[in-house]
Amino acid sequence: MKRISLTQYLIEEQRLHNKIPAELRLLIEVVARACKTISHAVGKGALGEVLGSAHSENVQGEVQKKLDIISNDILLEANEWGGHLAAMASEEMETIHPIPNRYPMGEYLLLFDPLDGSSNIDVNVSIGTIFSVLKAADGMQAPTEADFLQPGTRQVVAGYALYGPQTLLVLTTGDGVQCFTLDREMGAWVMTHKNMEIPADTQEYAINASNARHWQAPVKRYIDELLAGTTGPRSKDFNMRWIASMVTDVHRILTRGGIFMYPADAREPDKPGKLRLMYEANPMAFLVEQAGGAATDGQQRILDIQPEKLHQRVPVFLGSKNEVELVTSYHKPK
Ligand code: P6P
Repeated sequence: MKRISLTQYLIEEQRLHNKIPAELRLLIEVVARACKTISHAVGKGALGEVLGSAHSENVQGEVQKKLDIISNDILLEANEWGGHLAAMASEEMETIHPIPNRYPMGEYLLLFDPLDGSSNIDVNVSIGTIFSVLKAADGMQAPTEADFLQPGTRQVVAGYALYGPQTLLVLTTGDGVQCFTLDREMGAWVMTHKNMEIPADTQEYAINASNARHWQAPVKRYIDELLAGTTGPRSKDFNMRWIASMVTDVHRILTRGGIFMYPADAREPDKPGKLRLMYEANPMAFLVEQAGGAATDGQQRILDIQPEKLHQRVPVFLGSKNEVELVTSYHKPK
């Protein structure tokens, strides 16, 4: 089967749907190239002196790994000169990163978690980069944080790179979800899966079960029913997976179905869960919906949430549509 490259896919999408202006195509290709560089750095591991802690904390108060900072710098340096962006925002940076005055300013806003799942870096478990693209408001002069606070429905592109046994790039521009595998010999992203689809039903769930005693009642009820298996109300057995790397858990769900949950819990009642809306939940929700799945915060569609802060957190239930709808229904008062 003749496989096509990322560039050919983007050019054909532009020709067919006139939805990917040249600047947006450039943005996607630059991010994809930066992910190749990150993959190379991640792959060196201990040989590259890139493992371990950077002995600094990010805006979330989490200890940063050296590769978190390296990946963030790679994305900043790759994207700031191209003239396609007005500003960037990252999990690793407290404030937004406007394009330096020495470069032309574009009309897009790029948000990213440069290396998600970084607790897995030092133990060689798959990790990834998550990215989301919004359009800046027409006529915007100096970008501010407020320009980023758009609901997820306004995303024009979302995707992730997965640094695992294969290096993958999974992308949506609003016309389905496409998967590209890095041909390491050629250095090219080659399409290996077109129009990924999530089955509406599943027998596999992903949650950090060590938090069970902290869960709220609707989550407890839903998980207890899964655990009851064929003898319970679901009349079927379920399997559990938790890789503690959102990109890897979500990729499994895009590939074979499943439901991923990171609910709010009683450990920190003022924190609505662990995952961030703007550069984790929103891009993943866009991808999952484009693949026929669903994504809610337990109450509403994640993509409909009006953000209030750049680094705000949100509970996440995403994946196989029928399961997400069921667990969400348990959160609704009767
Ligand atoms: P826990 C990784 O740190 C991350 O942000 C996601 O990639 C992952 O799904 C989650 O946190 C894992 O959290 O509490 O199980 O370590």
